[in-house]
Amino acid sequence: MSEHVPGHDANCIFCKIIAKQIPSKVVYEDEQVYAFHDINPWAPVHFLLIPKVHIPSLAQVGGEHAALMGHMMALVPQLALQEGCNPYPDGGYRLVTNTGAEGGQEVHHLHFHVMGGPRPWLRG
Ligand code: D5M
Repeated sequence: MSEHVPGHDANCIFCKIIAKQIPSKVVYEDEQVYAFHDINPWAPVHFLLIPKVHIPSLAQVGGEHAALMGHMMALVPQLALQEGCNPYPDGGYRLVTNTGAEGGQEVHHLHFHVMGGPRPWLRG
């Protein structure tokens, strides 16, 4: 059963995940955001946190998104621990947002990669 979501882009794979048209392993969901396991993990813990509204990348984020961005940043430490990242400072995690072609972005729906767990796994 798919759900209609305001700001949905019918051609966007992450909008389809939010709408449950494509399956995903959910980490967290509320009215504004969705988080799910990355299909191609780089780390023992690797999930993506996305807004439900279709924002193509960080390049389109402006002041009107300040509350949403604050909500997402406040969720990162909570969800990282929930998903098994070890506590700061000996544990921790990496937060990555690829933006545009030169930033290595492949899916054009804003997403924050949260990666952690016992090393070695870190790239770069
Ligand atoms: O990374 C896009 C990320 O999205 C990449 O790490 C794979 C992930 N991805 C792509 N399709 C799926 C589905 N269907 N489920 C879960 N994860 C997915 P980027 O930052 O754009 O390079």
